[in-house]
Amino acid sequence: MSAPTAPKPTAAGSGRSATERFARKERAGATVDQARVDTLATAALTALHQVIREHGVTYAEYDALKAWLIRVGEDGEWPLFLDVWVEHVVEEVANTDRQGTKGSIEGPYYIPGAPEFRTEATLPMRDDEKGTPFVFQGTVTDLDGSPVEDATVELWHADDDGYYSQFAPGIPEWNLRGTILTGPDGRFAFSTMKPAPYQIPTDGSCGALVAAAGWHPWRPAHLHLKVSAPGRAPITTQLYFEGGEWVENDVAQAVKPELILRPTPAASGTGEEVTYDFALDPAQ
Ligand code: MBD
Ligand code: FE
Repeated sequence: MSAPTAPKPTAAGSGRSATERFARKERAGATVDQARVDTLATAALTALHQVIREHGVTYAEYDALKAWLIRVGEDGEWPLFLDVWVEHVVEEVANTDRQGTKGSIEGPYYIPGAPEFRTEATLPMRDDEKGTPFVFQGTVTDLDGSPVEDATVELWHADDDGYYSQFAPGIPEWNLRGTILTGPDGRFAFSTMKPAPYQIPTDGSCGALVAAAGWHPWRPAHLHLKVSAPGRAPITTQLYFEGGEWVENDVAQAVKPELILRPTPAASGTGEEVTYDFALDPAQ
């Protein structure tokens, strides 16, 4: 009998689950007005035609592209590809007029409906969860600094190996995912474990692109957040760690200077802590 082997996260275990998740969302069936489809599809194709002319793309290159595009669909990595290489510009355009906390991309690994807490939470985690204990706390306010009670702060992040629950095998369902409703003073405090940098799966089509182009496959360690409250514009963002590996060259180009945390040793004597306040714009 062969010894049991720990399940290894693979493209099939991350990319494919992201595709299945996305297909179940309502917005996956969203429709776009015919005039906009005409405008945007024409502009996108014209940009591609220009690349082909400018760089003298050959039939061998055209066929390599065709084969690769087919593979992206087969191994379920369209959400991963789009969120890594395209979403940051959509976010930039969506949030140009925002005054409060800066946004960043959602990425492929958000799941609604995580366990809910009031004011304070220890995120669901394994008894032997690896990593540096980390307290992430702060206040949700309006643009004028007044605290917002009953704001929803959703936090999800990778574990100390860089893997997300529900997208890599062998991790409990809601591991390192949780939601806090703020108290009357707008405060929230999460106890968790610091995440590790995230590496794009090397065994799928996105990894194949990275290798073929000689790029690197890394995102810096990051926290994902969604903060919302009645009457305010919800924000989706990410926070990073000062001096962390890949902060200066995130493959997904989703780092902004305003989103970098500077944790300090925890008052409790174990691990680290940091305070970060969110300011919400009024609803549009
Ligand atoms: C991630 O964890 C992520 O946040 C993004 C944007 C893309 C791929 C993996
Ligand atoms: Fe992420």
